[in-house]
Amino acid sequence: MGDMQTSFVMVKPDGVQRGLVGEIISRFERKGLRLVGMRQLIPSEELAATHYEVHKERPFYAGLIEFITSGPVVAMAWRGTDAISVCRNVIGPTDGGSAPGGTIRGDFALEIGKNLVHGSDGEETAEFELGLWFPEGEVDWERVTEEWVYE
Ligand code: IDP
Ligand code: MG
Repeated sequence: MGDMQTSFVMVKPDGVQRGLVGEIISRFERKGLRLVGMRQLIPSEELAATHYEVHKERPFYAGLIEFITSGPVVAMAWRGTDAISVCRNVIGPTDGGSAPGGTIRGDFALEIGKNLVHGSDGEETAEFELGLWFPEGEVDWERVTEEWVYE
């Protein structure tokens, strides 16, 4: 069994506009992860720039910031064993057009930019992103069905 981790996941503005928030939340919930943080907001330029700092030299950066600040997003924290890689697997590869079916991007996205959802790519990134989007911390809670999820 791997480590207990928390991942930062965000439904991007295209997911909110397309009415896929419930569907996307369901994917993580059904997988067995535990929702320990959630808020809806329209990200400021500053927040978006800090979040996507690693991409600031990339050609798609300006468009990405414009997209992420264009409307409400739903920021979430999902907790579970190996939550970071599990969330990335639930989300699928970056390009929705070639992402496999069964993943969120594979089932609902066609593009590389408008790909519906973000997920942390490693432990350090997750810590940084959770601190950025949930400055007051997450809301941990004890789940009574835990023994039906984990061995
Ligand atoms: P990831 O979200 O799968 O981790 P990254 O390479 O970290 O993908 O890129 C961050 C986000 O930037 C992507 O999810 C996507 O929205 C956007 N993006 C990445 N590559 C491109 C591109 O080539 N064109 C337009 N947008 C892109
Ligand atoms: Mg990434």
